[in-house]
Amino acid sequence: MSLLQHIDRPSDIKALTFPELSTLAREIREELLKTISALGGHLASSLGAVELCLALHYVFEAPDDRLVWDMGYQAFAHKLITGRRDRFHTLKQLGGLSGFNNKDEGPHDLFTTGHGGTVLSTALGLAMADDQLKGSRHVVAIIGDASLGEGMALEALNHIGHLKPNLLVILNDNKMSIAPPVGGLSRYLNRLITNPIYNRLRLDLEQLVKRLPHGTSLVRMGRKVEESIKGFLVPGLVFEELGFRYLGPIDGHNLRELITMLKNVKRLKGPILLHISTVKGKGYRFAEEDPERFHKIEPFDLATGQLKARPARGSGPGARGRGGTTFSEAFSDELIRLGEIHRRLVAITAAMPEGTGVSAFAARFPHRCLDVGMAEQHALGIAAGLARGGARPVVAIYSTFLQRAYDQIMHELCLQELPVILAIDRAGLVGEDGPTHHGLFDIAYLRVLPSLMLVSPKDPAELRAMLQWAIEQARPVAIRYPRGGIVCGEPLGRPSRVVAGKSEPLRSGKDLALLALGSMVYPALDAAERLAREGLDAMVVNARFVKPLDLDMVRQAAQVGCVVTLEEAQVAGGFGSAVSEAFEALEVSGPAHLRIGLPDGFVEHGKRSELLERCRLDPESLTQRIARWSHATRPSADLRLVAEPSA
Ligand SMILES: Cc1ncc(C[n+]2csc(CCOP(=O)(O)OP(=O)(O)O)c2C)c(N)n1
Repeated sequence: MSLLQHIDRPSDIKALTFPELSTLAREIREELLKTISALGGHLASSLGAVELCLALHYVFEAPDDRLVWDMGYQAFAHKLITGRRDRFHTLKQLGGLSGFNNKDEGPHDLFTTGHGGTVLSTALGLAMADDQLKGSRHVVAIIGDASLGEGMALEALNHIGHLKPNLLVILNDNKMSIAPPVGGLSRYLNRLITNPIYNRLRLDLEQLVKRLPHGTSLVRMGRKVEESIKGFLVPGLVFEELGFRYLGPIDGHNLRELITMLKNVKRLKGPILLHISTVKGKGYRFAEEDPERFHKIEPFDLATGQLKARPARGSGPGARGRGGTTFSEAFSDELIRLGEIHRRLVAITAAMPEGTGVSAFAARFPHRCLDVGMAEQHALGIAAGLARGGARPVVAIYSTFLQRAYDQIMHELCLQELPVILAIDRAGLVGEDGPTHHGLFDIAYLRVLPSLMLVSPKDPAELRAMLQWAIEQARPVAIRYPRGGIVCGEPLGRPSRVVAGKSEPLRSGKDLALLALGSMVYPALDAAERLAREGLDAMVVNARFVKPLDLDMVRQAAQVGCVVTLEEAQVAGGFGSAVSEAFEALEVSGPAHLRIGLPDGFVEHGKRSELLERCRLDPESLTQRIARWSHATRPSADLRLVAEPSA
């Protein structure tokens, strides 16, 4: 029987010897590889953080002590030794364990997280709360080198240095973001790792000098001299100047060194930054050789490291959808095509070149592609500057991460009326990454902003057409599209020309008007066919524009009398709300209106197709909902009632 099978709680590892801990680390890696090669998911970062997880739980008394992980996909070893081992095979599956930290999985995860750079602020809050309650908990925040560059993390660093709480920050430096890291901070961290000798030398020298008469003032003087040459040789000084005590770098795979260091650090007061160096993908050759590919991977063959199925660019497991092409692929190809025509087009990504499909553009036009790192706010800011300066920026970003840059959209783009294109990928239900990653709020938060135009394509071909249209506009344009491809039906072929504020009628009908947005167009067409079999004649419109809304379409729909709006987004404030507001503005009286979308609440994780069904956005559920509603709304009509299934 393996050691891992005996670990039900963190206290079970405390009696283990160093050789046993090493064996446990190996077994954990085997478990990670077995599970993730079968299911797909985040892998390389967790492989690199196994010893860190063990050492932390060995030294600290979680959950009394607070171990708080940024995001959490790198802490699967933490899941395995905190009572979740038996459910690990359900990772990211519907009803199973989350692929991130999750507050509902027990006391060891304090927050449900998935967005990077948040942990320093929340850990600071925990430390301050403990201080107020006169507690004695240790608070440890674990953050990756790329996430440290997030605006929120830098704001927290600044504040921690000011407040000087008892807080241990562990910088888990694997020298990688998803892709290679970006920027001066990562260069600086790299220098710290490659020049550790100087750091040791400095501390030894300080101890020696302090023993001399007037030694302390000599040390102070020495530090001043150091400051004047800090650009060269002073590791950790940036953190020290911010108010931290900087320690490290140490080898994050050497359990003995890690545990000894953590035991020592545990006794220290004030903010400490412990810099540890780890290898992303540690212990699995293919992941060490190509950590970017193994950051998050589809199911693969353990022996060869090759995927079991054909990969979809910019998509996760099983995301290709029907019709072969994904939205991300169409975006990627069209961006290059437009880049050939528009020499001022600049593509921007915030640390997601592969996921957003920008990497092919970067390979073709290296000087016209900017990876700004994990810095969504900055991505929008730089886009504004570029646009004002005459370039044509396209910011490729996931819906969920765009939330980070909301004020920049208002203040830097919309208020300035700048022609920036926001290519918003993963808008809608994203699947296995769950509530932190679903892109369900963008319509509500974007459509209230003046000067912005907001569109959504029904399929990848229409996304291309919308990009071609958007590049000609003199105002900000946001294009939202989902993960993967179309979810049902066959692609309709070449889309009609995109015209500002104009929808695309797809099917005529006299009983109902189905106004569908983006990913809901094909399910609406499918539902219309099914409704016809129920005796309901439904008109279907591909709305295309949330803003400016096609008012002719709204008027025409109102005349039908029964209007159903369909969107893969939160209903509150969404496309349906826009249509409803338009009825009021147009003073059209009395159309019955059913708004279909996501209700108020967070949606769990699971396959995209499963979630669409669970949220009753698949064609069959849509048909039932619409028929039932229509029957209730138009009691005189000769309709067969379709029973509503229990939700
Ligand atoms: C705010 C935000 N932006 C982007 C992402 C997408 N993302 C997930 S992991 C990651 C890289 C993180 O690198 P690092 O912090 O160094 O951690 P590592 O995986 O290397 O341990 C990125 C960009 C995110 N989760 N959150």
